[in-house]
Amino acid sequence: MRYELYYWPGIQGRGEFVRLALEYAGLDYLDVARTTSADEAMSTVLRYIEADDVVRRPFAAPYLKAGDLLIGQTANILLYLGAQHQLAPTDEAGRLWTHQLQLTIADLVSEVHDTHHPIASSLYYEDQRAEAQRRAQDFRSQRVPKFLRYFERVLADNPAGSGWLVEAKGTYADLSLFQLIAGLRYAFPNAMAALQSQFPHCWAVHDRVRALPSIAAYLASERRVPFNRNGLFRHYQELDA
Ligand SMILES: N[C@@H](CCC(=O)N[C@@H](CS)C(=O)NCC(=O)O)C(=O)O
Repeated sequence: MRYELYYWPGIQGRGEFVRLALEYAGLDYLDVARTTSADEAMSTVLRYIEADDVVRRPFAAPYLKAGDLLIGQTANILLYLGAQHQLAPTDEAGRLWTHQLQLTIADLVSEVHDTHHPIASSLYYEDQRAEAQRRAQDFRSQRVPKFLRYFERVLADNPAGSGWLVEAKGTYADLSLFQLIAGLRYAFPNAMAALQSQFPHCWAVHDRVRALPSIAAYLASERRVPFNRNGLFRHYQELDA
């Protein structure tokens, strides 16, 4: 089956967590809006969000079409792919634990967004710069360290001692932790450089995922959209330490 991913074509955004899982598992997929013209991209992404004849419609992108299934919410898509393609444990406890980690990453992802859009997504960054600076200061000094402390402990406490988040094998949650750290390093290079030595296990996951053959090939390909100022992780000098 060829999966169809619906996501904004010019950014990594939340869609990137799904792209990484699809790429890691070597799955056949179409990044649908990237196959259309720029003019058609928006209507393509909104196709199943707005069409009249959809019963279980997603609220927002990313969403995945898997045959007759239409799956929204990043963590939910990964829950599905994890079960279908051995990207997570198959037993209930392991499956839920991996999902829990992914939901925790999603929480931080929302906070990343709010550093550059603390007031409203519908406003330009330039219209909320002062609030963004206050928000980013707290994000860098409190929130990022708190989340990274958590993931560092999870990695250190994994009874398998594998260096992965869950049991003995890499899962989609490790791919997502890689993306989270890569994005934070792009957006907040100074703050992240200052934190690196405190979180060796997290950085090791980042480096290990980056070196996985299928991920390394993807990152070097044109399929990997570069980080940019339209996406989730944005670099503004004044928001970094
Ligand atoms: N919780 C959802 C959030 C999805 C989401 O916010 N998608 C963004 C793009 S990354 C969007 O299109 N949002 C439209 C909106 O919130 O109105 C997920 O993790 O997939």
